[in-house]
Amino acid sequence: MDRSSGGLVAALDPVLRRTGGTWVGWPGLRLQEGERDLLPSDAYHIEPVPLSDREVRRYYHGFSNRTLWPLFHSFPERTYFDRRDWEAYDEVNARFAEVSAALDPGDSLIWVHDYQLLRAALHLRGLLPQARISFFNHIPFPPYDVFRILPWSREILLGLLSCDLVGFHIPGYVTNFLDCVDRLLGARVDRERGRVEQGERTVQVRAFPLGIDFDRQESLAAEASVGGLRPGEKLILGVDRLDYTKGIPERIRAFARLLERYPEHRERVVLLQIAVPSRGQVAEYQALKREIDELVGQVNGRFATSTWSPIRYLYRSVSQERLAGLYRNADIALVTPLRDGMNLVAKEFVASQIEEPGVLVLSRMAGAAETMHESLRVNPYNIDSVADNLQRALVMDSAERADRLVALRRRERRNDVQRWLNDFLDAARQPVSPLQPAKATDFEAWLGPFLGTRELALFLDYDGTLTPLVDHPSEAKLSEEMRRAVADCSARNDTDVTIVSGRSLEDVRQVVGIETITYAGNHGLQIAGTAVPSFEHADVGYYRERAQNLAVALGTISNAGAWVEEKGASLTFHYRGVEAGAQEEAAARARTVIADAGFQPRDAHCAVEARPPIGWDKGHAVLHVLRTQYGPGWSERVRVIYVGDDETDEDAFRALSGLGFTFRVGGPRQPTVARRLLPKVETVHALLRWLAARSLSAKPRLPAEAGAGETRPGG
Ligand code: ADQ
Repeated sequence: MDRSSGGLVAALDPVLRRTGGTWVGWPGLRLQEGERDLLPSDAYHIEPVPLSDREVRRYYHGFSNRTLWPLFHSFPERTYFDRRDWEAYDEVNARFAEVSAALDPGDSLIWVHDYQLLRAALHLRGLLPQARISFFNHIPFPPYDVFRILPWSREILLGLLSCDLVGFHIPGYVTNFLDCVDRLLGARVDRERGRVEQGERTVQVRAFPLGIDFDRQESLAAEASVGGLRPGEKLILGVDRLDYTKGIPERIRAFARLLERYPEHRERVVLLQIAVPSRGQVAEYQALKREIDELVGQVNGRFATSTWSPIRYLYRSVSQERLAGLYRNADIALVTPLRDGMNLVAKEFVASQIEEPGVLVLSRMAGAAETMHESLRVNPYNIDSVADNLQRALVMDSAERADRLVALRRRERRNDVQRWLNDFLDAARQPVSPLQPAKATDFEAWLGPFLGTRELALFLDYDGTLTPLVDHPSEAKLSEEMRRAVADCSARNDTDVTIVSGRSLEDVRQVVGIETITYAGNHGLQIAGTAVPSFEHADVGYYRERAQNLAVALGTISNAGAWVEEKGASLTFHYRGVEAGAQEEAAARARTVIADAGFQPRDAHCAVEARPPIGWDKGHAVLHVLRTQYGPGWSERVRVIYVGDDETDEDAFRALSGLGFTFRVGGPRQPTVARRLLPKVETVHALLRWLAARSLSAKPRLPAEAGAGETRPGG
């Protein structure tokens, strides 16, 4: 089988040959029955994941190569979005996860590679919650402003954050990724140490610049036969997959500009451009091929003489041996991608330069330019400047060429692929230490400017927000510290607190037990408190009776461990106590029974809520409290903060989007519309302590009451 000409295979094949292991991958060809043995599996095991024609079209040519590839290389105008491609992508990622999980003896390190598998870790995490999962991205990670264009941007981030370690080529991509996590997911990020708080887990994010197998490349070059150039002719070499990211047309134009500006090079210099066919099924690549064909024709037509053509263009793959010979022979490697994750051609050229030193002209837009300082670094879009740098390289004296090359070679020899592998695997095996818990400076950064000197309406969910989730609601006890923190917030004269819960009104009032605050029970169907008139939704009476019948019907679901919590007009079917294997079935049956009874089923943590279909939820309840408590101009008067942890809180997050600051407690299992994440109940406590103690508003309503601490006005 031909070796694939991608950088990923180039990087990993020699490594796996040394370490052994299993490579799970799509073989990139359609296997006939019994053909599995044809795969090269001498040094390591290959586990093929076959793809159907539809999957190749949607997952590979579609989402991978027409969506992620252009977007991650910051070409939004070339990016296509199709929901069916996305669905196929996620399905194939799930399949890779299943195949890998089935191979896992329990202690393996699972290392996922590249942009075709950004969601695999999420599915793996579901199958192997304790596994050590790492990821390395071989292409750039785009800046926030580009990445957020993707309709599934959050899902992609969630996929990567299911890993323990996420690696990129250069620090710039790490920064971009952390920006996106911070701004799109609201997860807490430690930029200095490259870590992301992911609920109870922490993800390490680091740069690992990929190197090549330097010694092997050098030996290949030493053994290569040389020839093909006329005496005195200088060779400028371009080697790429045929891809619009590689800047081949721009390069040809720059070369033509060189011949225009510096005619002394005519008949003395040749540009040999080798382009490996790539992704020929994608329309953009076909158009690019035509463009290059035409350009080569034009330039050759313009400058060629009877004995010389300036450009030799090979549209095919070239063996590694032959390539090494060309690298060795070349006077200049012209490596000018418009954007490139790393670029290994630049490194292979340097390793192959074992005779008369040549010059590397390298695009600043390649990851490789971050470290290959001694190259002549160029902006590939600036045709004049590339031509001038080519000129500089062509006339550079041999001492300077040697100085530059020696430094480049020394670095690449030291930072070779083996070192990259060791660094990565060392990091993958290290436990990741958690971030410092969120503290005053974090809360100040998020909320300080938002709160300003306004009054605050603080809404808090109860279960999972003020108390950790437990098997039975009756076991969810509010800690004394948490009760004190809530009470201290409400004791401030510029802060009103409302607890918004799925529990019944009486229940939540009793478990929280603070007299001076407002309670919204039953997802807001009933509201009572000192600051607002008591409220009960008009349809509650009607549904109360029907809920009792529903409770009886749900009681017949004969799963040991399931039970029904009756809450008046609504109820909750809890299945946390059901044996793990039977939970999904119990939940599915409950959803059906609830829907048949004319209620709305809604998933919660190991529970299905049955809510009356009256279009009233926590979001409506919060807006009702705000309007009745502060009047129609409430948004002028108060700032709103809402903290919740489950799906029913999403209604409130949605209602408050743009109107308030919302926090979801927990790691981002599912994308949330909340502004920020708080990893656990302890962080909610820290937030409440900060809110209780923050400096007071400029216009206090009342004299301070006890409990507000040292920040009371005049206190
Ligand atoms: P690629 O986009 O494929 O890789 P690159 O890093 O240049 O780009 O690697 C190409 C590999 O293919 C090299 O080993 C090269 O020798 C080989 N190759 C290129 N053109 C060839 C030709 N005409 N004939 C034969 N072989 C050829 C992706 C990212 C890069 C990143 C790598 C590794 O796009 O930015 O450097 O992965 O992470």
